[in-house]
Amino acid sequence: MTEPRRALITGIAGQDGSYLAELLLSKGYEVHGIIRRSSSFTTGRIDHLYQEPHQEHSKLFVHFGDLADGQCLTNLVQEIQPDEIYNLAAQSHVRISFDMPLYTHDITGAGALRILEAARQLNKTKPVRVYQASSSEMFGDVLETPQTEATPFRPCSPYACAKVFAFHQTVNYREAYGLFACNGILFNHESPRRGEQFVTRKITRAAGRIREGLQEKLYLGNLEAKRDWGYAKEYVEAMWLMLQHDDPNDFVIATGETHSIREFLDIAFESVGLNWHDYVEIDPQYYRPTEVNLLLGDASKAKDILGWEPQMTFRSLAQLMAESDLQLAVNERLVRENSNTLT
Ligand code: NAP
Ligand code: F7E
Repeated sequence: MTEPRRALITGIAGQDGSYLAELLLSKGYEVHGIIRRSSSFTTGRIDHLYQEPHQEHSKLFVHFGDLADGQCLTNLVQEIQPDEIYNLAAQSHVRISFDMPLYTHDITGAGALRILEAARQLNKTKPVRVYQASSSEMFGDVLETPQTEATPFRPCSPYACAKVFAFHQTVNYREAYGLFACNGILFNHESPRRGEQFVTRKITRAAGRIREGLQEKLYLGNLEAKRDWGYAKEYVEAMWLMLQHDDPNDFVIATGETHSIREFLDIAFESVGLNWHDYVEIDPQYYRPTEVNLLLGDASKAKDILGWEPQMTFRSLAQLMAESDLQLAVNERLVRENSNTLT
């Protein structure tokens, strides 16, 4: 019997890491993930994977580690001997990167280089393929629309600058050392597992809680920005496809549509039977020193070479998230009511 393929995912407990782990387990991979130490549990998005093995021989293993600790990453890569490494870990919040520029540089930028270096060492004795989670934020103050793999970068935040650094290091490790390393330039992608500090999830979480009487107002920043929003579960398939192709390459992954925060608000609040104009207030603390006003991706290369295409529409995505968060809010209300009855 052949050994299962082995994957290592940094950031396995994040939105994308959890969907990617599910996908790889369903394909029979042995999946190893890195989580960092925290004073509370952070594995809520992957806990179900321990209980529901997708196939007889698939297995999930979680290791403590941190993108700040290069020695630990090298040790883990040597110990696990993965066939594929997906570097998804990052300080991934753009506005917070203005508060923590050096930390963001160290984790999101230099952290990727630490992974590449660990992979380069392994690649001397065993072939390994590396996926780097690059971002549409690298296009920043965009120099052309739509953005493709050929669009020059114009980063507008410490986060985007760190991702540009990681992008170029990935290309350089490919060219200098022959490492099979790919950049997925993913545009915004969302899901019911999206972190609650990102605008889509913040909106759907609030819509549900307001509907259930658990919250009164929603405070937001710039409502005019436009993003190309896709579905995270579909985007992790593109990551996997990149590492299955014969040649390493860089790919834009996007829907080819752009929508404003206002449009997302319309659908999310309408889905729970409310009008957002009655509840949303602007709080300048959510403005950014420099804003990315418009992102719109052209994923033709991924369609032509990988056969990847998005399926989920913008409206369906916003509705899916709003419905999921309404159910969460209903549960939260019921728990509160029960605890009031018991006390
Ligand atoms: P996410 O939900 O924020 O997940 C990031 C993960 O990285 C979390 O599990 C986090 O751990 C982990 N992490 C943070 N700092 C770490 C460190 N120092 N060492 C080890 N792990 C660390 O992000 P996502 O939305 O899944 O995105 C995945 C990747 O794609 C990120 O690199 C992001 O920058 C990039 N990206 C995302 C999008 C998007 O729209 N979602 C688009 C383009 C690119 P904790 O759980 O402990 O915080
Ligand atoms: O902001 C505006 C904000 O934080 C989207 C990350 O996954 O995608 C993500 O970065 C827009 C911005 O995502 C609030 O000013 C208004 O214009 O949801 P976001 P992002 O900055 O686009 C890229 C591709 C990544 O790579 C990143 O890792 O929404 N906005 N009011 C707000 N944003 C937030 N967070 N909170 C607000 O209250």
